[in-house]
Amino acid sequence: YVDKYIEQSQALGLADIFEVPHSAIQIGRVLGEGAFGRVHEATAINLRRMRGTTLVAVKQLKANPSADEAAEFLSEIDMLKGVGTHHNVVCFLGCCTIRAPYLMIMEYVGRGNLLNYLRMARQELGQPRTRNANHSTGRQTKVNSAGAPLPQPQSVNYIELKASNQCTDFESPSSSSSPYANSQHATSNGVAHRQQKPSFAETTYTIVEEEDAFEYILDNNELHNFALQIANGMRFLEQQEITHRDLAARNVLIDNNKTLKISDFGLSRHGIYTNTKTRKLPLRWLSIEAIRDNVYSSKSDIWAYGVVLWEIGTLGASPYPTISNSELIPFLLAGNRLERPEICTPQVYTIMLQCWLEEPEERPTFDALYKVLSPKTTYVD
Ligand code: ACK
Repeated sequence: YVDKYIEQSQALGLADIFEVPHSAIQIGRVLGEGAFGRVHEATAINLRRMRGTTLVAVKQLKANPSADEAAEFLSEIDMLKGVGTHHNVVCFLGCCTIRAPYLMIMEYVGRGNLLNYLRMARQELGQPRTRNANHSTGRQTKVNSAGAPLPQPQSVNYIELKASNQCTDFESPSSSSSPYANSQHATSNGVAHRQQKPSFAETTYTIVEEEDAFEYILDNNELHNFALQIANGMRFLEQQEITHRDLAARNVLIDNNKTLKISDFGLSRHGIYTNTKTRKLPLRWLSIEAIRDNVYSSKSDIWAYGVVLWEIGTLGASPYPTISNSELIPFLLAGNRLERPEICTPQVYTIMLQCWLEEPEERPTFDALYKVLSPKTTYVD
């Protein structure tokens, strides 16, 4: 009945153009799980501007969500309705928000998240190549004995931060949470001037996926291109004064053509935003002013972008593995920053350090970073 109502209201121009009847969605396998619920592969019939059947990804809000979870889910949908389309931002295709289960319908991005991609490539580099089913799909989904996907260990990335600026979780992150024991060291802050076009990696690695010819090429071009594409997607958001607030390699998706797409807009807000609620936030990707003063802007996204560059450069390490949550702010205020990843050139590390400048206004814009990283553009200081 509700589905018919939506169809008729849309035909009369009365219902939200993004609203899709549940009957148009055929849910398939689970792709992954988050705090909000699950993401499924699905097919959708006759989406807005897409006649016929389309392969999509569907984020489903879990049953009995808390008021905050439901609000965050609906706020992500609202944000995406206004974002517009860009090839480096995951495309929002529709939603079911009139009755449960609430669904968010997005373009299907075939290779999963960038963090897994980097870690998988790194694992492959360190070990002799072995064949198994996961390699052929490029997606790594851990399953339990019943075949259901295990929740990803996301929780350690999101720490409850009170509006009074105190971390409620003072646990030291276990060093085993980082797959790379020597991946992080403190260094003191200092920004050198860029002399030449920044180049990401000094080493070239290539792994060929024999089953479906998907290549893991972790050479300078590929890593540099990842950095550029993320800057491009974020530049698009910056132009619209959207603050993402959760930029991290785990929230960037990669498709079969190695196109990266910014996703997960659950925490996104318009303009400069002051957080007034106690909520779980990605502490280790947050800027000083975001942790200390609860203030978020494109400049705090720039800080997170610096951490993403570091994640790319370390092929998926976890930031600050030896620093506890409560130690992080004193550590950063003392001028310490993540150390240059081994494979990164000093030029790219200079960009990271600029992203991590204490004064938000001194950090670059995404537009400027895109130009610095763009191979065809000469950047004038
Ligand atoms: O690495 P993944 O397979 O990529 O695991 C996570 C999981 O859902 C939980 O976020 C996957 N995912 C999220 N959005 C999409 C999408 N639009 N297309 C394909 N997979 C997605 C993500």
